[in-house]
Amino acid sequence: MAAKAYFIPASPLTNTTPLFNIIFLLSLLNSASFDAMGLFCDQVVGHGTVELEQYPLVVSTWPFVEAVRAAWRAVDAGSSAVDSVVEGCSACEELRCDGTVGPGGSPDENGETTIDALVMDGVTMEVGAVAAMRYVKDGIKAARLVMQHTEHTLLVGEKASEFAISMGLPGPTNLSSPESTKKWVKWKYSHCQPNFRKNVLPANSCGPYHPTNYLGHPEETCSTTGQILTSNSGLLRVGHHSHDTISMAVIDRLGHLAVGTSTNGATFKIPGRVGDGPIAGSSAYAVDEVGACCATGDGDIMMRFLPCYQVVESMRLGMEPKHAAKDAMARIARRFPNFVGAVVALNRKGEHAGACHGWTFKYSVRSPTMKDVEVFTVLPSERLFKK
Ligand code: SD4
Repeated sequence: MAAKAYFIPASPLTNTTPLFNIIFLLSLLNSASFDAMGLFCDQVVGHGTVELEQYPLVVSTWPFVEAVRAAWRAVDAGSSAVDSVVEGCSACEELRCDGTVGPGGSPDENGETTIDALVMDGVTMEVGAVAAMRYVKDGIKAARLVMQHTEHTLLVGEKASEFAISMGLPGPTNLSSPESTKKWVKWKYSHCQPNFRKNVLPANSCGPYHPTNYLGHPEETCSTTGQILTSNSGLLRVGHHSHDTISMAVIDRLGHLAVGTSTNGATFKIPGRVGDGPIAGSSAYAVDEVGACCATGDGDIMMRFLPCYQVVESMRLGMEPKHAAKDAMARIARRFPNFVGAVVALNRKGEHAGACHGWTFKYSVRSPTMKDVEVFTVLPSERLFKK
């Protein structure tokens, strides 16, 4: 694990007038008000052990209880937030949580399972991610390898697999399972419906597809002149009962934050599709001095809004987690009233809250005051209650 760089606010005392220096020194007494002006950072944790009652803490999307327990065991034993997130998400990959994380889940149009994953260190703001990764089952570990052994942020497709294998992960492995193959065969028999195509022909059967104005097939194009064929993917996007993503946040014993995400992405996606999972600020985001966020849902819509970046930045400006979470959902819902998604907001004090749109959402928490993982339910009306 690479040494962590602690962020120390830069002093503006050099090259400034005496008056400015006085203002700066006064500001140290009241740095919060200057935060709002963007001049100074929040207090930075990390120069010593912070043993607050709410640390360590693990939060995860959905009732992925075993994954949270795995992360908890690691962080409670003193592992860093990054390592604990990797432990937790790895457990979900091994367990193939909900059949949509790790190998053997959500086939694409070709029947292949691929993996999107991300890890982010809230101390250093380093991110490692893999997208549409083939043949390697350890998504979150591959993401950590990108973070720790490259200057890059995101590797994709077969090249991501080559990198992961070259750095020691097992592979190449066939990521399909009897379940994913069966699901895909059934979909093929249903004429590849529903799918994520729009404004293409043929509209109601399997491909090859071409745009409705494709000149190579004038008969078909003429027969649909003026007709806008829209997507039938609404039926498919995110199943109300399939929870396709683990997104996890951990605060470790030193009060440091990290987040991670792992998913197969959308079932029957077009090969090459990358969802919100490996996009920092969309499926997850962490900033040590503020807090963290985890997201799940319709990644094709959500990644346009970077809801987790929004949540963390809203908390930086003083919003409570519950308001920040709700606001991030509302911003998307205003433009896409039918979208399905959810976020969990977590501030650095360990306060957490969820918000969702279009479905009932659950998230899991383990804190020192809990005997075991507790699952919280969030209704689309934003009412929050324990199971
Ligand atoms: C994706 N966000 O790839 C994922 C799917 C998901 O709950 O989270 N579903 O779009």
